[in-house]
Amino acid sequence: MTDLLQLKDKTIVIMGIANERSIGWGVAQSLYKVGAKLVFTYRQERSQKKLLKLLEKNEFEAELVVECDVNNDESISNAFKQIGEKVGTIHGVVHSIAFAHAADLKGDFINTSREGYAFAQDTSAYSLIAVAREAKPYMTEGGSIIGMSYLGAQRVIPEYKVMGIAKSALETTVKYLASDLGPDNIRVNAISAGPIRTLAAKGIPSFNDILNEVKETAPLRRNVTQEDVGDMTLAMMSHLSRGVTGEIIYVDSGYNIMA
Ligand code: 0WD
Repeated sequence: MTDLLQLKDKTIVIMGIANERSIGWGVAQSLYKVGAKLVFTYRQERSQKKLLKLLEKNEFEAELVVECDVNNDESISNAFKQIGEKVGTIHGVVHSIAFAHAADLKGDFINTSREGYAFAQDTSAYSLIAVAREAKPYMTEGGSIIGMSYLGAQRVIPEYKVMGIAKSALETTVKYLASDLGPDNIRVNAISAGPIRTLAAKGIPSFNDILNEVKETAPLRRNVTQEDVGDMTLAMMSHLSRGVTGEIIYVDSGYNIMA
């Protein structure tokens, strides 16, 4: 199986693990099992401490753990320089990052502030472009880049507001990047995950109602887990998905197909 995947000893950068509930942590577990070499980026010292503890507790040996604030070009550039120097070649990048001001997730959408809109776009969508640009010089053997999206990009999920716009931009960014990087055999896709209770989800009001609706109405009649998303990310990083780029892949128990 591992040979089919062709991920053993491949270097994958995982960005955006806040704690053990993070989707990125589900991804790390899936990739570690098949022998990928993992590099982690964190934004805050607080996340770094949690990440290092998590790695220690699970006896994960990381290739490198490096700071990267995706709101800052210099930080992204420094992070990938450090990664490149350490590992030489990067085979995959998992962008599991999004952020919006809490104020822009409350109240009426029409009151979204100009600054809050720009900040959500910058952190959650533009950052994928900046990350791809800095990773590309080290992706000399081709590879796979994955972003994490949500159904609020395509449909009005009333609680999602400015983040829905950012996810729409992220999904379109995936397509333009796929077109740009395809000739270098770098694939770019997004996974549209169902709702999962994480730190980021805490900012979404009535998240419990969203979880309940999926459980009651999605074809699989259950919510998805970090592991579900982790395993699909593994598939999208692997040789098995070599013909797929520019796609948005739903890992949501089929919820998105329902009227
Ligand atoms: O229901 C959910 N949880 C879903 C999440 C459903 C569908 C999609 N997603 C997406 C999110 O929108 C995001 O893109 O999955 C991705 C990961 O989300 P998560 O696992 O739910 O989020 P969380 O565990 O809170 O981690 C998000 C992390 C931040 O944690 P800290 O504690 O450091 O704020 O995003 C990172 C950060 O690690 N992050 C940043 N990293 C670098 N630079 C930045 C930044 N500027 N902002 C946030």
